[in-house]
Parts: sequence; structure tokens; C-alpha cells
Amino acid sequence: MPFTVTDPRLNSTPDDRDDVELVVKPKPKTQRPPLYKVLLLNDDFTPMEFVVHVLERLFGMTHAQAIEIMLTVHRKGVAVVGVFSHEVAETKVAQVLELARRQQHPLQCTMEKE
Ligand code: TYC
Repeated sequence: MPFTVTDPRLNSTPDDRDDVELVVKPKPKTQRPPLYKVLLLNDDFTPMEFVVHVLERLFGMTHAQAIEIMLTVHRKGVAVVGVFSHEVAETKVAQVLELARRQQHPLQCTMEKE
């Protein structure tokens, strides 16, 4: 005697089976604050030693790191010198511009959202 299939799951497509687990990534409740790159720009007048001094003093670089980054700016026109919160990036830019202004160097520094 032939038997009848009564369980509907045995006669369904994968989409409507009730044994399929849905894995939903929970939306993070805390958003990370945006980060900002601080950029140093090249010019023809600021002395290399002054830029190296600024990078050591304000960005905690070793002398070797500072020379490397200064030369990157000199050759390429711009380099990222650090990534910070909005407030810290603003402070770093202001400090660079103030040191340059005091020595009458045209060194430019700016920030950009990452
Ligand atoms: N180009 C400058 C020079 O030849 C050096 C320099 C490097 C200036 C980096 C600015 O951000 C700078 N004296």
C-alpha cells in the first residue's frame, strides 16, 4: 500500500523551511568617533631641520622617523603625520601653524576626515 507524505517540510523549497537559522549581526550601539588625518604640506622655503624639529616635538617621532616623513613631504608634496580625534587633530594643526608663524616659516598643515 502506498503511503502519503504529510510533513510539508519534506515537500518545500529551502527558503520556507522552519529549520533555517537566521544569523543577524546586531547593530553596534556605540558608534566610533570619526578620525582625522593630519597632513603636512611641502613648500620651497621652510628649512628641512625645522620640519624635522616639528615632527619630533609635536608628533613624538624619533629623529630617523622625522627625517623620513619630512623627505616624503619634500618629494611628494604631502604626507600624513598622524591620525587623531577631531579635537586632538585640531590642536596639532594649530600647534604646527603657531611654531611656523613664530619663526616666520610658511609651513602649512591641515586635517582631513579619514
Ligand atoms: N621643501 C623644503 C626645502 O627644500 C623642505 C620642506 C619639507 C618644507 C617638508 C615643508 O612640510 C615640508 N627646504
